Amino acid sequence: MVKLNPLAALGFLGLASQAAAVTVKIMPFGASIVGAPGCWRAVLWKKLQGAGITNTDFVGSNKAPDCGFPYDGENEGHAGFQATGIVTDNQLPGWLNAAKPDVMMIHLGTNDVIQKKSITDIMRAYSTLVDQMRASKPSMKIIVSQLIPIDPSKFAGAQQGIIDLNKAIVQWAPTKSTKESSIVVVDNFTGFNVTTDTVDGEHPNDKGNQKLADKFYQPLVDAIRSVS
Ligand SMILES: *[C@@H]1O[C@H](CO)[C@@H](O)[C@H](O)[C@H]1NC(C)=O
Ligand SMILES: CC(=O)N[C@H]1CO[C@H](CO)[C@@H](O)[C@@H]1O
Repeated sequence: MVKLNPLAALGFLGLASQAAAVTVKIMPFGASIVGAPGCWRAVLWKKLQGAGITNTDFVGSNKAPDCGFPYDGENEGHAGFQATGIVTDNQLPGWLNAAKPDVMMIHLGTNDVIQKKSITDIMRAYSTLVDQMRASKPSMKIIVSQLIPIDPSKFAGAQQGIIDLNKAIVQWAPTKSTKESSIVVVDNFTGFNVTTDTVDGEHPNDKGNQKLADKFYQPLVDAIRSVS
């Protein structure tokens, strides 16, 4: 939730049609690239507002980190968390139950790769997480991002692990996607430069945040429209 007067935000866009739109709950899900601070979400939110897409509620147990302007920033981006660990600790069902999202927006697995989990184990965790999302809402719309690159000089071997995982995500998604609960893959690797787009070889800077927001934007708009 963000403290904005919805009527003021609507402006002249057409009160009747906009007022009828369902509020779509979106859960950003992942680790520190999503949550700490994950200001690409703030840029993305602003972009939605600019397009008059205001029937959204970003949800999750994390409050909005400061990104320099007010925005709707609740999320489930937990620094250091792994897909495999979230499954082992059975954390997602509780988060889903508390927030009841309609759309999942995911960037998850960088820490699994850094901790040298196998691609097989990571993809098995992805499948379990998707099953849990569908148990919460059978028609869950799922947006999965390929992972942004990582500085090879910072984490030995991680760059190749990210590339392998990104390939596996592209192969896995169509096998798990259904008509009712689509899985859309966002390519956040191509065009992302660890030198110029991150603060530390891993987490996006302002330029990187803009790139992530731009890549997530259209798939998210499509998901919002398919729900509302
Ligand atoms: C990233 O940017 C740096 C600095 O501009 C450049 O030297 C490097 O080639 C770029 N890397 C890629 C993969 O484009
Ligand atoms: C390095 C990497 O994973 N690149 C992939 C980015 O996504 C596109 C399409 O989604 C793939 O074709 C690339 O291989």
